Amino acid sequence: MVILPARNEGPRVGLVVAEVRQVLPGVEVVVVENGSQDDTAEQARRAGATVLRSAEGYALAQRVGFAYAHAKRAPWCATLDADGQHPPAALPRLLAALAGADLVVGSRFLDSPGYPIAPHRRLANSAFAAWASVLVGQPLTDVTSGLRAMGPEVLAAFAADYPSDVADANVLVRAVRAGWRVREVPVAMRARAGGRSMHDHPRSAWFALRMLQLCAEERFSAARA
Ligand SMILES: Nc1nc2c(ncn2[C@@H]2O[C@H](COP(=O)(O)OP(=O)(O)OP(=O)(O)O)[C@@H](O)[C@H]2O)c(=O)[nH]1
Ligand SMILES: [Mg+2]
Repeated sequence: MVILPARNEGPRVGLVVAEVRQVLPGVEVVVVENGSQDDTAEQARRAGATVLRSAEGYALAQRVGFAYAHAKRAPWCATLDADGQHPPAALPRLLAALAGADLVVGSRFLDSPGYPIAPHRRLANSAFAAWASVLVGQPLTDVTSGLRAMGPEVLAAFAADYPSDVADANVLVRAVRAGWRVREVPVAMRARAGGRSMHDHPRSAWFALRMLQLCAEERFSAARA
């Protein structure tokens, strides 16, 4: 199952859903929408997606998607952005990598340094990746990528317990800590195809600090059952 969190992606989401359905025929595509002031839900539905609603926030949208996928006994689950940033054509490579991993991350920075990104965001991403790598003792290059694929064990765990405010690098730290094999595969990505980034907001500074804190908490907290 493929899950796309979406808010105000009306002009883009239909194309992304259609591309995913073309690349993975027969796979259910789920758009988890909330708070849009445009026709995101309608466009997603028209392109053939199942549309679910969530409370506000990227992490909560993912959580709703994981619960749905797990309830439907999906054998795997992938997430990607609805803004056109993540090429659906990369999904088969991520799914193939699940043969040797429990959680696969599409990385913008592994062998593909050409990703267009503002210098301050590149710096922030490098800092998050360095921090998470040190904490888990494994090199990670793109810990904020929303392009991920997971097998049934990780899906079950995320459906049962997933962060509610910030879910990025901290999720990868949790995964490595839980003993899951986390692997990155290089994916050439585009900048979002229009609209507004969720990081285009004063809350981003809080988000960054909170993520660093949550990474440490995931690393040093008592192990989860
Ligand atoms: N359902 C839901 N989706 C959201 C929310 N906030 C963001 N999204 C979606 O989550 C995905 C990731 O958000 P983006 O703003 O693209 O974040 P990003 O990819 O880290 O930032 P950019 O690189 O600037 O695109 C997009 O598909 C958004 O539409 C939300 O509150 N609810
Ligand atoms: Mg995006």
